[in-house]
Amino acid sequence: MRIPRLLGTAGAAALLAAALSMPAQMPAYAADMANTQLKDASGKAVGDVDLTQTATGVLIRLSVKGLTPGEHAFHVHAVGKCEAPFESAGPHFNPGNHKHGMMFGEGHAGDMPNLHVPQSGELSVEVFNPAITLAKGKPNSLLDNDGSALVIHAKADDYKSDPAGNAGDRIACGVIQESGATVGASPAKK
Ligand SMILES: [Cu+2]
Repeated sequence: MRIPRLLGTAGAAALLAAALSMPAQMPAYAADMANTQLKDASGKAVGDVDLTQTATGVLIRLSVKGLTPGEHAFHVHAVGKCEAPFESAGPHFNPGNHKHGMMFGEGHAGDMPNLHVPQSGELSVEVFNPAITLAKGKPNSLLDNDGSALVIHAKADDYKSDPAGNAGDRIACGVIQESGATVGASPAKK
């Protein structure tokens, strides 16, 4: 299918949007995708994460290996800095200034369900977080001035203890980096 170079009609614009499989109304400043590599405290890579903007939140695709079997808390933390033991990543991403825990109240935007790692230590899972965005300039943007990070903890999040779910040490961390093209821009990496 040939896409016309100049789009004079709404029909052609809709056709182009469909061809690119992207929402027609996505603002130009929105990053479409971001990613990170999770590393443990020794610097070893233990996982890869792709984040994709959708109309209603961010889809997070996570793949980890070499983790201790069992339940591990998984959060967005407020600062894009991962220096072991990862206190550098700051507290949970919490632009709404809420208390922690989905079983307690509104919870932090960075609160997410625990990861259940099987005996193999490997897990691939998708998590949807409707409270965050990759769109720059929004209060709940992961791509804000100080960035943000994904963190995995040694223990499970109890979903209620403020401020961090009693999840223990931070065992893996990755700085979230913009990876996708914006609408109308070239797909080159930034
Ligand atoms: Cu955390």
